[in-house]
Amino acid sequence: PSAIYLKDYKVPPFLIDKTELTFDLDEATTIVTSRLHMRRNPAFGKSTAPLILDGGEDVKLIGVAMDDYALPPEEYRISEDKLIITATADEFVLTCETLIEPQNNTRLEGLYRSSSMFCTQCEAEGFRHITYYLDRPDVMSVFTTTIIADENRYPVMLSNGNEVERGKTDEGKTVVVWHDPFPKPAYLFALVAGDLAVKNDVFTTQSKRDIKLQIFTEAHNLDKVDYAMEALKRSMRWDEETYGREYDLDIFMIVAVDDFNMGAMENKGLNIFNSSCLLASPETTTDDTYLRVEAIVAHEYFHNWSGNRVTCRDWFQLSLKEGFTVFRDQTFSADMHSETVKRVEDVSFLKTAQFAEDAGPMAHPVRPASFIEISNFYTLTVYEKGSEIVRMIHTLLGAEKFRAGSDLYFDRHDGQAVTCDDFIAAMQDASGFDLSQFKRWYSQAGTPIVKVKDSFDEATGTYRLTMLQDTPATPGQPTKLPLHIPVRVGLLDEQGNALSAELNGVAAKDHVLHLQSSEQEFEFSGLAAKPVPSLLRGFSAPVKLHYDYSSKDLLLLLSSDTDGFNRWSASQQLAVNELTTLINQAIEGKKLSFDSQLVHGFKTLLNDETLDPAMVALILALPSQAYLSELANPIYPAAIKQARQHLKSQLAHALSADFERVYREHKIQGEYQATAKDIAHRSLKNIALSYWVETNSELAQQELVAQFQTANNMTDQFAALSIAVNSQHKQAAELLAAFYEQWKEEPLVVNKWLMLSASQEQERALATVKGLMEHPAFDLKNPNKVRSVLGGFGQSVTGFHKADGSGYHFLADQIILLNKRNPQIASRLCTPLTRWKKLQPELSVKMKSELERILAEDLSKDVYEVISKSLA
Ligand code: HT7
Ligand code: ZN
Repeated sequence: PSAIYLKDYKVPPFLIDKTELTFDLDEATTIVTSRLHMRRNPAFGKSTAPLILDGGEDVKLIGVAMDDYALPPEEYRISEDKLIITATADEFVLTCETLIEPQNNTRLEGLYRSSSMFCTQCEAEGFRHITYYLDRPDVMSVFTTTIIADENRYPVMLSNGNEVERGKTDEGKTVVVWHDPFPKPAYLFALVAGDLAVKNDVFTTQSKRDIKLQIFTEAHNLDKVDYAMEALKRSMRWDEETYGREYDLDIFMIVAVDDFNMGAMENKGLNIFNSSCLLASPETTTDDTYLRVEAIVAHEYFHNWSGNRVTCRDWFQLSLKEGFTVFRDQTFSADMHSETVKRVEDVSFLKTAQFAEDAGPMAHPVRPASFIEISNFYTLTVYEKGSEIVRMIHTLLGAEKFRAGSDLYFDRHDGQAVTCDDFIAAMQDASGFDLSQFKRWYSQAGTPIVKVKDSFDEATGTYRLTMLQDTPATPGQPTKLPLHIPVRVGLLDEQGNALSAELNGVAAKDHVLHLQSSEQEFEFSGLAAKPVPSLLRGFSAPVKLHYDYSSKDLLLLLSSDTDGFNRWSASQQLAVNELTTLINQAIEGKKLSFDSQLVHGFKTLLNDETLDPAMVALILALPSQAYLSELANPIYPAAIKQARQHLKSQLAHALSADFERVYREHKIQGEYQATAKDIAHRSLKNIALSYWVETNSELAQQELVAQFQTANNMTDQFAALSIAVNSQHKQAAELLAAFYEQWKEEPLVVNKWLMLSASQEQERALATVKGLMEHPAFDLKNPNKVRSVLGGFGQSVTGFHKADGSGYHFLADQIILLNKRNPQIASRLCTPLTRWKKLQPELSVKMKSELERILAEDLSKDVYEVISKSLA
């Protein structure tokens, strides 16, 4: 397989003004007839270029006609899945009849079946698996879709836009016609047909238009869509108030499907969701999932403007819509709940997973320069780092100018397919702020390292910060240029009071420094003594910051910083420092011993009733195995696990009484509510329980079992179960079995059970995971189940990183099995294997040999790209 390059972009030689599609749906074969109203693109220049339409190996061409003249076989050819027609007029109607078999579509791209329904997934290049088309985002067309099906089996037939006609064929089949007046690329096309139940609602826009809202699911799930519906209405209101964006069609529909490769899809007027990201009820859904449902409903809705009305010119620009929309959904969630808690969660995820990606063989810029398979570039870099770029623009411009920039962007480019440069230009034009150096964030991969040194001049009361920036080499980018990095800074005195200091003639307690050179100095005046700096407040840039904080400084920041994010950050740094010592002891085979400073810090927190319990819970959570692995080089997985366990146990024993008290104090009486307040209490209560149980107190063990048995909500029940499993409670196996018995009819709960079962730390972890893949609850066709079992297994240090390499071998087997069946899922499963270079030597060679074994197979483009780049 070969790569395609951003530098080779050319406008399309043809345009499609109107697309008329007819789907004759049937269990065995589906016939798709397309009528494409095409013309040569004046922007391409005068040309006689042939018409080349994208298709797929699973699309059988029945016939093709131009202006109703059926083309004989010598006037067209099919080569490498493309339909090539050499001679065309300047303007014509092309008719294609194709046959597809959705029931055999295991890739879940294009039109496929999930349970008893038909559904589509066209982003990025799924439409070409439906019919021949110019399947690229800069070809925007007005779609009319006719669906013909047996109404008994498919009473609900949906597509984009508005339903404009309904009737019957001579054979008694039902015909429904949908028309979407907004031109769109094929990746936003959608079709759903099935026997579905619906929840209806109405949203009145700011201009007083009534929008019909509908959520469709299988009938037995209809009681789980209320939360998503409320989240949708909150999102619609928020986008009006925050960005001035109103919904445009008269109807907005969401459909839940069980088999879906990703979380959800923003098809115009007809969002399709993985049911795991839409359905929610107190008994079956944890707090985390409630928040996830809200965020994803918002994300897909926000795409209506950032993605649909203004779309991407080409797939290299993916972050134009994804980075911006993630920023929008993160801000929305922050506004709905707690800004600091949300920021901590997002940054923690970024620093764990995106930083690891940016340091690995698949590292790429937010706007990649090339790819083999675009599906591999729906990455944390494009989404999460892309969002950080937009957030930095917000920091640099301030809220008002940022809004002016987004208004200009939407006005200027409504109905167009544009680039990241267009986005920056709108921000720059509306604000007058020079973003020319800042733009490098889009093209330069890797996580910048910012080293900070300081000095204080007592004679003048001047405090000097010296900052050095450096971005490490990444594949294909050996050298890097300095970036424009906004570093938000505050200063504290010895007692933890916020200090006002003068920088460039401006006195303030909080400054945004513009770090633009590889080395730069910033001078603060008006200080009586050397302050403690609070650096990178709110994580103002996605960088790795190095400053030599003493434990005393970190404890001061933890207890006193006015920036909530940096209080958390200080606690993490303290824990990382202590864990690093313990990890090194474990690597050297020494007995672990360390007198933790965190005991004092945690004690203060556990006894301070003025604090937000959610923040306390976040601070109490030790840095994860995954985050510590990202920081380590080489990674010793078992040593990290041992160190974490040791520290947790030490803290638990030292603060046992505090944890018990906090556990009891934060129990909520009454009905479950997914509010920020209740979620906060539950999170603190459950983390306190996880520590208390570590002390092996008989009472704690009993409380845990009681919570499991009596909880009125899934958050508490599943927390108790997870704690039992992770602490190797003597009743863990019994509780796991009871949980399955209780929930075996609820597939989404069973997925949680599969994941927890697969992640167990036990000698026979591999046998367990193999057993789970044979379990009646498992289904290789369902991506959620595959992710649960194999994703869970990846978390089991004893299982996945077993010294004999059997864990890696097993994962490689599954990748090979899924490679052809579902390339997107197979490719995503490769991620843990891409870290082989950083692993401890004995494990590294074993992992590498599994990559080589996979590469010897006949691979899909998706898997080939990840494996070959990992070995390069
Ligand atoms: N824009 C959507 C991306 C997506 C996707 C991409 C590749 C393969 C399958 C997919 N399903 C959805 C989701 C989003 O970011 O909103
Ligand atoms: Zn998105």
